[in-house]
Formats: sequence, C-alpha cells, structure tokens
Amino acid sequence: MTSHRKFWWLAGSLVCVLGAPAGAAEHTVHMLNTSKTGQGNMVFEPAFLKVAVGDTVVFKPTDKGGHNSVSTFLPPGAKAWKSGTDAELKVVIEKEGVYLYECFPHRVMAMVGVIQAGKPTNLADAKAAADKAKTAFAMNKDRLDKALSQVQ
Ligand SMILES: [Cu+2]
Repeated sequence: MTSHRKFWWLAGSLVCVLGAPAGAAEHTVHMLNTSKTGQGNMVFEPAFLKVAVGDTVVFKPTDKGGHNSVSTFLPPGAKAWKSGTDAELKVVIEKEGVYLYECFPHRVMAMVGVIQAGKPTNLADAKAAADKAKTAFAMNKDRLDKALSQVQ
C-alpha cells in the first residue's frame, strides 16, 4: 500500500469509529420458521430483548417464511414500525419503555416479541395491550406472557 493510500484507509477507519454514537449497540432478532431453542414454529428469536435507549434492533428474515415485524404497542412518543414481507428492518429505539410487536401474517400463531429499553415505565399499559393481543392467538398462547415476564 502506498503511503497516500494508507492515509485514506486510516481516514476511512476513523470515520467508521467516530460515526457510531458512543455506546450504541446493535441487536439482531431473527425471524424463523422453526425456533432454534424449542419454542415451536413461527418465532422471533430472541422473543425478549433488553436494550439501551439509542440502540438499534435489526429484524432479520433469517428464514423466508412470509414474515414481517410490525410494532403493536409503544412507549409514548415512540415511532411505529412495519417491515416489508421477508425484508430486513433496522429500528433505532429512541424512547424508554416496553415495546410489543408481531409478525402480522403469523399473529394467530403468536409470532410476537417484546423489547425493553431502559426502565419499564409503561409496563402496566403494555400488559393491558398484551391481554388484548392474546385474544387473537389460536396457538402458543403463553408466548407473549413468557416474553413479558422477562421485563424487569
Ligand atoms: Cu411470521
């Protein structure tokens, strides 16, 4: 590598390092046809995620099964999201609290997930929303409760 080239390589690396907000992490939630941890078919994995405000959650269509990710309950002021079918979506978690989301095509199978960012300031409202969401489930009826029970 010439010294000229080396300079631009170093400059590029610095931009990468300095460009990311301090401490912000990226978390991946896999959309799967079959759970890798024995949770049955049509799942988000992990179904519960604890993140810091400012972190990014990547919904990844690891299995192409007609999946999407749609927010169904949010902390006050948080932005709703909806991915395309079998499309990756990156969501920056900007507000503190509990988030619920689902795969709309597999709602009946309780393909749902929970994200906690910071303190669970809206947990009571999240539980009420979960109780409503559960009425649509025909299978895996305990999944949402299991994920929500990990909120601390
Ligand atoms: Cu799905």
